[in-house]
This record gives sequence, structure tokens and C-alpha cells, in this order.
Amino acid sequence: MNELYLKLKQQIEKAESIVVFSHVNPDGDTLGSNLAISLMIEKYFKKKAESVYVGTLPNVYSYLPSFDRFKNVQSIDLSKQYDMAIAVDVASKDRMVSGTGIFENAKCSVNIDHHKTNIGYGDINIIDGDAACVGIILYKIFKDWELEIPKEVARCIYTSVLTDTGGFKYESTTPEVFMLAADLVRLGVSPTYEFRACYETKPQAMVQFQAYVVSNTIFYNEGKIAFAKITRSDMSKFNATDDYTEGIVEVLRTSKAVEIAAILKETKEGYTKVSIRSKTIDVIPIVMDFGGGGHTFAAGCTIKKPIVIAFDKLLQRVQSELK
Ligand SMILES: [Mn+2]
Repeated sequence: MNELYLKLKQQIEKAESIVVFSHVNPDGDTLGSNLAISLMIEKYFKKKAESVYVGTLPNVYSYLPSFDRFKNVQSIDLSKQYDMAIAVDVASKDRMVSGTGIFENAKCSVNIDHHKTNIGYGDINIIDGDAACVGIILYKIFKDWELEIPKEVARCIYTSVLTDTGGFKYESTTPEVFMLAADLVRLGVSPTYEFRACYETKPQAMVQFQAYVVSNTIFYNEGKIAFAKITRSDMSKFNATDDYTEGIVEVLRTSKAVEIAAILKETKEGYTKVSIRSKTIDVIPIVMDFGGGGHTFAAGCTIKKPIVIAFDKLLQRVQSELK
């Protein structure tokens, strides 16, 4: 048995109160992983695990089994000391926002992640920068513990893989990913059902909002750079919720000439959230300059500047990378 996995198992056995955190603006990996480990803890260790999210819970993932377990961080007692706090897919502690204190306070803090920029902020750190998603790390842990994975958990892990590999197409899609997917299908997961539930249930307004943002994209450097801006007034015009912006940056990257694509979103006055994607260029150094992190071809940051200024600063930085 893997030593770290064993240590985690022993700590779970000892713990009476357990909380599992997803990162702010949760995606399919952090939510699928959260449910997967929470459900496994309840099934095999016979103890309660609280599944907690921070920010807004995207409705698109409501097809996930036991999705209604998710509690907003604001509904839990922030002064409580948990025996164990587990962060899944949380690149840095501050991505738990108001949950960070609970995480730090827990008797045992566990950090399970696949972001290369993760510094190992937990008492137990299970980090694999080469893993396609956290779901695949959890799968390995459960296998190592020799636990049978029930269909509900297999479905959660499948969503982790599906979303973090962009539907089995990013660089991270290794033979191991397909082996995992094959096993999950064997456990009862329907790829057709999960794909439709995940990608083909957008509200009409979302489709129109995304088309609007894409059509207003500005291209630079012979089309190698694509930058799209989303202001708060754009959001309110379409009654858009946060999840409406998901996937747009990947659409920009579909342009043949594009090397680097970015979406800049005005979150609140003076704050601009950036999602950046590239085909061959490592974008981590770019977002690191703005205090962000992520993966080689998919990263993000928040620039504490009004969107117009953030746009120019980021554009300059991206252009310098192309030279
Ligand atoms: Mn992830």
C-alpha cells in the first residue's frame, strides 16, 4: 500500500468530523472529486463528511449523484474545529476563501491536487502534477485501499475526467486516462448520458451570451492572440450567472491561428478575472506575474485592476511571450 494513501486512510479512521472543500468558482473536477471522496468516506468508513463549496455552485453539475449534499461555506460554523479538512483540486489555500480558516484549523488538513503550482499547504499532501484531474488521483487511492467503487462514485470521477480533459482531448489525456474511463464505464457509467448532462443542457440565454462574447473578441498579432472582455453590464444584459462564461475561452482557441486565448471578466469594481488558454506556449509564467496559477496550457489569475487596464497589461504581457 502506498504510504501516503495509508496515512490518509488511518487519519480518516481516526477522525470524527470531516469537511471536504472545493475551490471557489467550482468546476467539474473539484465538485466531482468532492462528492467522490465524501461518498466513499460515508460508505466505507461509516462517518459523515460535509461537502462544502465556496462562491456559486454551477447548476450545470446538478446531474451529479448526491449533488444536493453541497453546502455553502456560509452555512457552516466557521469557529468549529474539524478533525479533518480535505481540499480537492485547490491549487492554493486562498482558493477556499472563507473556508481557508477552517482548513488551517483542522486537526489534520489534507491537500489532494494536480496543479503543478501547488506548494503542499496541508498536513498530508497528495499532489500529482501529471494527473489529468483529481478524480484520477482519488481513483488510485480507492484502488489502493482495495475498495469497490460504486456506480455513483464512478459517475463523479467520470465527470472529473470528462471536464478536466475537455472531453478527452487535452494534453493530459494519457493512455491511463482511457484505462480509467474504460473501468468507469465498466462500473456502469454511460458516456452518452454524462456528456449530454454536462455539455448539452445549456439555457438558451447562455448559448446566446457565449455567441455574443465570441463575436466581440479582438484578435492581435496576426490572429495569434484572442482576447475577449466580459463586463458586468454584459452579464446583466443576458441575466448571466457565473457559469455562463465557462467554455468560451476554449472556443476562442479553436481559431487555427490562435496561440493564446484569454477571457477577461469584470467580477466586481476594480477586479478582473482572467482565464487563459494556449496551444503550445506555457502560460503559467504569465499568470504567475499576476499572482495566479494553473496548468501549462490552461491557467488563470485575478488582476486587481479595472477591466480596461487589466486588458492592456495582460495583452502586453502575452505579446511579450510571443516574441
Ligand atoms: Mn482540476
